[in-house]
Amino acid sequence: MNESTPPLTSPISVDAIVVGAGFSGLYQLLLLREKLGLTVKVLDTAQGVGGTWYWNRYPGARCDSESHSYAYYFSKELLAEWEWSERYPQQPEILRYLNHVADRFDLRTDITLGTKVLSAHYSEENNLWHITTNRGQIYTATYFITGVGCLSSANIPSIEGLDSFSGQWFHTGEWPHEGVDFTGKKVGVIGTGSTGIQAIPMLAEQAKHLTVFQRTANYSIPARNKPLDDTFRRFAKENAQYFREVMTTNTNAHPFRIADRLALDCSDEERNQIYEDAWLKGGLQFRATFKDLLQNPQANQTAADFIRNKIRQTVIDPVKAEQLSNIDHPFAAKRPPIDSGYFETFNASHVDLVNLRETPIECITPQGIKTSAAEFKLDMIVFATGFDAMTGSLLKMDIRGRNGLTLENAWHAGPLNYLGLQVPGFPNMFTITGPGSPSVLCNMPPAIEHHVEWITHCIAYLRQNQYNTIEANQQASEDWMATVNAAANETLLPQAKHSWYLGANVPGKPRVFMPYPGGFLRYRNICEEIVSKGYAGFMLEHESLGQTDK
Ligand code: NA7
Repeated sequence: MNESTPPLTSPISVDAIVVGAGFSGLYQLLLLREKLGLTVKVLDTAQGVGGTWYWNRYPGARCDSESHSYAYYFSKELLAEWEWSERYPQQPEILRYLNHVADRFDLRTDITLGTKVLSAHYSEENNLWHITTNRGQIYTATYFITGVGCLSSANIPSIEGLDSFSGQWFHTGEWPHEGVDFTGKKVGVIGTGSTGIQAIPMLAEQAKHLTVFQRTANYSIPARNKPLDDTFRRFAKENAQYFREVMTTNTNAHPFRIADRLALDCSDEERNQIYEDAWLKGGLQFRATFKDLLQNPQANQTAADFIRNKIRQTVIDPVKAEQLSNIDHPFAAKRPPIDSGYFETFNASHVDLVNLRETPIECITPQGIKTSAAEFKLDMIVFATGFDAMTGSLLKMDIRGRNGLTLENAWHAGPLNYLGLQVPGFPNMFTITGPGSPSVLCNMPPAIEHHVEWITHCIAYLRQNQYNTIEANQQASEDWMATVNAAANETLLPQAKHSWYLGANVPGKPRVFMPYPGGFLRYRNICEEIVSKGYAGFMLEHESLGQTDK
């Protein structure tokens, strides 16, 4: 059946359609069904639940959040019964966890897999969303909720000649389920973001020869992954409420607080010792050593210099060391990776580094990759080139709101939204961790839980008060975009010109800072205040009374 196959059956009517069966979709289904008694259908293209973790199966795929925090916290029983095995959860373990959640809460009956949403059109006539799928099914629903993930639309750069490549190529976000055997192969990898930095050491273990094509050098902190012992597991469970409190009341929804001190208030020795300790401890907590690292360029410079020195001390070949440490953006202005032996990998004699800033890729040939300096013969190419982040998966669906307004048109200058939850012109559509919310700047599960619970309360409120629609107000949305932008400008984040936070990794994408960088706590407070003011900035429509503009 192709994508334009006509409908085979009469429309199925439900209260809510949720797109995506990952962390967001599973919890949204549970709450709408169990708390509000709605009929819900979750649709997902994948053949299994798991969202991001269904697709990202590349070697080394692992979450950078620590296991005990990369989980749902809404159920004490679930928290008590699930055992994580390592400090950072590996992709197969997260997938097992999400499958366990689907089974434990009996969610599968309301999930239809292998089903891609092609379009979702709002009809003013009957105040319903009409959703079509690639399987020819039509659904109608009052609420259309997207839980499509922020990083799920693969960005495969259009490099001339890719079609002519005689070897195999893969994108890390669409990895073959049967795995890939790199043994004895000449492998090229393009991309040194979080994904490339995780995959490169693993690829180097197998490949006969590995060539890393680096466009932008990147900071990375050692993850110091390790198996979790029973003592820690027990501690995490016994203190679950404490961790929940920390995660929901800090900037980034991680289970640790940012130190309340300024980098330049310390002597050089003290500061270096703090960085050394954080380096040894490993992980994203390095970013939390001082509270001004993302605000003050001089403070940031101290962290950046420390990491650059570490890279130079680790990488033996001075040319490679220089290329890996010549980083053009402030530390953590791009998503800061954590690694297991990334820089050490470049000490292996079968691992080469190509600096694409000096010698850019010209084309892909049948034999490999040709840069302005040489042709590299390869059997396999791995694209660790990231995603059309935050908006890509939404724009891939043909979403139309009032008067046939397409999401593409609504977002021609950037993803106009209110709180990252709604888009003006699209009544009763909700975007879980959409652009404009803290999302990717946070540990995702708490951000998802917050959105799902907010949406559930909102729908409960609408139903209790006989409101037929809720829709973001245009002016409130424009003001929210200005708030997001102003919050970004208080930080060094916009200084990373090639960042996917800005949409800069996808040619033609509007350059707009997409996630809300004002912090998770501040964001939660704003959302709460808006609710306490009767959903200020949203328009709520009563069938009989007409529209109420808040
Ligand atoms: P990222 O962070 O977007 O990294 C992609 C990498 O691919 C980055 O090094 C890019 O270089 C590089 N890239 C992209 N396009 C090209 C082309 N055309 N030529 C050469 N190099 C290219 O994606 P990840 O998958 O690593 O991480 C995404 C998130 O997923 C991560 O933050 C986690 O939250 C999970 P650039 O920096 O643009 O010069």
